Amino acid sequence: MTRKFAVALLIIFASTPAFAAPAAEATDPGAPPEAVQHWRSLRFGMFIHWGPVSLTGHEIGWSRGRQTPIDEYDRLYKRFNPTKFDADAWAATAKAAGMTYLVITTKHHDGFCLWPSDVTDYDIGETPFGRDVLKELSTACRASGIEFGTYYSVCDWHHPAFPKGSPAGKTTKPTADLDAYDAYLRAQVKELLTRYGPLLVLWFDVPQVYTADYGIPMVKMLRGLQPNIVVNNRAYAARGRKRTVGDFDTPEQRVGRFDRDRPWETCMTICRQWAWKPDDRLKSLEQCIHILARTAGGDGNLLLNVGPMPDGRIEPRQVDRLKEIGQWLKTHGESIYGTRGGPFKPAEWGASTHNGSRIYLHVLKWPGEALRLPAIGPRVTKASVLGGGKAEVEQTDQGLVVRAGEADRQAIDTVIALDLDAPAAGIQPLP
Ligand code: JFZ
Repeated sequence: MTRKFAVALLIIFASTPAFAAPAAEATDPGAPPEAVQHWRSLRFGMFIHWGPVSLTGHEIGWSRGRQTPIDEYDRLYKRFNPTKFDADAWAATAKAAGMTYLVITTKHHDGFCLWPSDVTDYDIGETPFGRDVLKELSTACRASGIEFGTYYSVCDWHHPAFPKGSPAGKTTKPTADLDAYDAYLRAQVKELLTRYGPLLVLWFDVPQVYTADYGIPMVKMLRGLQPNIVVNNRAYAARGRKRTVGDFDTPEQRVGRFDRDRPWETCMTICRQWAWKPDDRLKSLEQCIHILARTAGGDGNLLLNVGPMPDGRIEPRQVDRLKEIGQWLKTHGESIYGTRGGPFKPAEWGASTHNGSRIYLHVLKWPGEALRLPAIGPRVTKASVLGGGKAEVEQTDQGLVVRAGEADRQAIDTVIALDLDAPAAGIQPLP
């Protein structure tokens, strides 16, 4: 091949989009691996969905133009005055629950901002309450050793420049101007990243028509402001179904599939609704512990949501449930925090996690007198029940037979620690 011909080929390929070197904005570099690993090690966080909508008891964002007429919904902030809001109490509740991080809706689909933004008056500063909730909550979290993160809805059904509107993002605004909205969104993201200290995560949501052309440069901008922040997979509408977005996936209202390669976090409500709903159905302690164990067993984080009341309090019965979870974690937390999922994949009987040369079996449903598991290479040198109790393990080349007497089995989750003579991370995931 002559040199000229080779150069011609290169020009043709280089100018063909499929082969063109990605434009500077074509890819998001992602968070540093150690930042993702730190986020993953935290395992259990508090999600908070709150705003003037709590005055109605209906769902945040989605009830605008449905249960609540749009103009009535958009006037709620004029009477939002949660005088019992106590950021230290919220942080203390997260701590008591054994939660290690907290993510709050700074702006949901309804466009209302829980901080005094410079680019809108539709914010907390214009309410009778007037105080900067994010400032107080980020300060209280740090004082309590809880890492602070922010949820920010990409779609904004209130803002005239965002193309989609209520109800449910199904209408189209005549004033749509995505370039103008992108400038608004970037200005707000900058406010979040420059006013409230180091954030663990920016938890974007429902991008709708906000595509990668806008989203990738925006994410690169925010990573420039806080290089160690992790970003979820909802910052923009991906090009093509296979494209991964951000640093972690976000299965919602369900425990994600076992996956140790792609980081993920299940977000789930402790009741049924994301925002405050009077007499909502509250999950039992058993449900909460099983969700946590199965999520960690799949190698995921759990972001468990509460919707505070219009007076600023988290509902006492939800606080009580969270404290019960925290009590359980006091004796069983080593089987959750800092662990990785597996090696035994979640199954009917339960799930497993591991850390160093220790495997934790979360036996949620004993399949009879013994639990039979596939063989592992390392030898089991000791078996014990977290929180006290005896467990026996028979190990052969065919597998493990695990037993615990009735008196040693625990009602919600019998966590059996298996000490090995080698690191558990070397064991390939097993069915
Ligand atoms: C989204 C929000 O709509 C919801 O209010 C909550 O904030 C949750 C954490 O995130 O949930 C969704 C996202 C997408 C759809 C529905 C609910 N969808 O595509 O139908």
